[in-house]
Amino acid sequence: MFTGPMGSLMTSPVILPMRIEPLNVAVFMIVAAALHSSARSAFPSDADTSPARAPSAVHIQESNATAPGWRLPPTRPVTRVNPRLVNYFHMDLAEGRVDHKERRLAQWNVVILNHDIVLKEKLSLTRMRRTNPRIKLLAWIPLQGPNDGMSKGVPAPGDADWYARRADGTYLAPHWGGHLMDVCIQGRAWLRHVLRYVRRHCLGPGGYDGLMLDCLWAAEPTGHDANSDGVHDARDTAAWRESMLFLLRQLRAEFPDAILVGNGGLPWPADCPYYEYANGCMHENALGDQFGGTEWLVLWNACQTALSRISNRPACHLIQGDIRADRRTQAAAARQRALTPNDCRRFRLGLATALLVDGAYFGFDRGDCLHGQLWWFDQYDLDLGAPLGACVEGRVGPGTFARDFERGLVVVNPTQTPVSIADTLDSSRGIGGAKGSAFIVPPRDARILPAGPRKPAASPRRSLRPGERDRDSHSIGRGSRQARTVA
Ligand SMILES: [Ca+2]
Repeated sequence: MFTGPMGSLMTSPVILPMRIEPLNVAVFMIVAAALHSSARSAFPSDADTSPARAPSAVHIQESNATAPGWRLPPTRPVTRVNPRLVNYFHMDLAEGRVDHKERRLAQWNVVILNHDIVLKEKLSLTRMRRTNPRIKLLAWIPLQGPNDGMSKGVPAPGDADWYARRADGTYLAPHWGGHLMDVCIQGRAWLRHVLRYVRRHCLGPGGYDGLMLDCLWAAEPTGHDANSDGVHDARDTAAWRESMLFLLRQLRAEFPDAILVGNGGLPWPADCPYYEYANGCMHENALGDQFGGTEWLVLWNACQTALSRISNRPACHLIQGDIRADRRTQAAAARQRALTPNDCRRFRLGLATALLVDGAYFGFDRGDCLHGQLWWFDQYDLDLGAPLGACVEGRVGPGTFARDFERGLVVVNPTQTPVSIADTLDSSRGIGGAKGSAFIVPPRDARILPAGPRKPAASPRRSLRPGERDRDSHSIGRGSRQARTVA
């Protein structure tokens, strides 16, 4: 993806390495319970209909030189609804040119597609829907650097162009090359051009379910004289936002049921007016270090804020994790062949956090300007079924968040202290067939514990008594118990 100067907007937390015993996985998540109840899934048809299945035998793969940590996705028909996954797929990279591409892409719940690639490779949206009838397909609309299909009709640089300038008249250039676009100039000519493209190629009959409007920043790029008055001040921010609101209002009026998602790099701030017309936004580089912060709380607060701001339509929040962390450059991310333990931790934390709330979707790839992978992970095969309620804070330890699903438990531990969870799930079978012990969620990490089919009434059995939590946590901290992961 493209993300522009708004890099200041945000960033996210990181996933730590966990101990992985053969065959089992636990993902911990921290969640804020309050949000979920109010946020509807953007895709209500995704709801909770998958058939019950036996617990999956899964392991979390630690990466090393011989085990990249990802593999190609399956091609089978999709019935899974949780975890809910998003694939930001707009780059045409060699690793993305695979067989059965439509069926593989269809494994994600939400797929963001570059229409140039769809045309070039003759990808069929219909075939994707055949593999995954509930899939939501969004066209990638780059507002700050047209793809091939959108570039036709854009004036060349000159006195009558649509490119963004500073107050001194010089052009603004993004880190991906070319020019930034001026969304105000000539009666919003560029945005009207975008609207024509969308009507003609994206949102007609048989087309996409909606749009992912890339670089829909909450404010103008640094230094941009958006209102062309020769100075750069707060009036430029107002002009920028009003133009973006023009685009959103127009789209919402013409396509009232379309899914409209924007990417500002970081999620839009709570006071951003775009929420009034959109279904939600993306948090790119979540838990990474490219756009702002690595702390889980940044991710969590942004997720809650974004979902709480959507009303009168289905809400969604796209948590897009990637390997831009630990000061890794884009060039290094492009050639990375295996996930590091910290990548794995950040992956687990992001995935589990998305499971804490209705409406959140998770994806993981190479990151900014490199989005175009079909990375599939063992955890994606966990078929957790429907949530049995909202996430609960503190149930498995102070500061932690847990959420029950029909076929598993999600635990997020954003604290600095390991937490231990007694293996009391489905006592008739144990988790992964093992009984009588506990597993540990390390600090700033998460686990997903698959389990057999369960009913809501079973969930209280999983809770530890407060005293037990504290004792377990402390004993774990002293290393007196071995972490055990379960499948
Ligand atoms: Ca100005």
